[in-house]
Amino acid sequence: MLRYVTTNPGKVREAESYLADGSVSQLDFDYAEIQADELAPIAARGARDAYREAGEPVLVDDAGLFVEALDGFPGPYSSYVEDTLGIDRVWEIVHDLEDRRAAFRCTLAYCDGAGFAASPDAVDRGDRVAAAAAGPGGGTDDGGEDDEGGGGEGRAESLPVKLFEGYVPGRVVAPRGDGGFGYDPIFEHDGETFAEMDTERKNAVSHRGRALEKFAEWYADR
Ligand code: ITT
Ligand code: NA
Repeated sequence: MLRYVTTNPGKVREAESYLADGSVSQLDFDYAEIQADELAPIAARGARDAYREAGEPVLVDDAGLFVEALDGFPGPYSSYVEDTLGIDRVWEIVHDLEDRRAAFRCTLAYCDGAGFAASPDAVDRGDRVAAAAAGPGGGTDDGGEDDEGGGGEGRAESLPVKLFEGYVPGRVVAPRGDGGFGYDPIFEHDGETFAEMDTERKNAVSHRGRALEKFAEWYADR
């Protein structure tokens, strides 16, 4: 059984349509997110931690909204900003900008304790990610007994993680629609907000859909 590691059931609903019926279930595990300005090292570290916790194959999903004129803010801090400011105030901030372009990004990180054969389609940056997680940016994740912080040959470092990324461009607008979750009401793509789309339509264009598509293809014939 593949465990989709998230506290957010909305993500699991979207993932289900890419994977065989009954082959995935939510693991509601709130892994500690390291501080980093990219999603990949956060997801990779999360996948290693979740695999150690679950002992079965895990898929971690880290996503965020990146506003171009704000240099990518809130990006990897999207969850914190949703909880503190809320999406209405994000809209107020972006409303004052001339350029309201933004993108959603999603990084999926898969770990099952085994190594992976090279695949031309998937993003596989395990080494770089491990290095990044152990570098200066990784210093904030000070778990205590975790032997990952020293940089280099630690046991955790040798747990391979496979990464899959998805991206969708759009713009920030005044909130519209009741579907989806998170920032969906203020993110417009092709004239509709994600909250105005049903799951099938959102999946067809979304950051998560693109990443899941790559993952599902690799997972089916790994
Ligand atoms: P987990 O970390 O437990 O998976 P989360 O919702 O905090 O749950 P993220 O850290 O990946 O997940 O999400 C960052 C923020 O971006 C959070 O506020 C989400 O609601 C939001 N978000 C992620 N994917 C989204 C999507 O497809 N549509 C709208 N908002 C999204
Ligand atoms: Na998260």
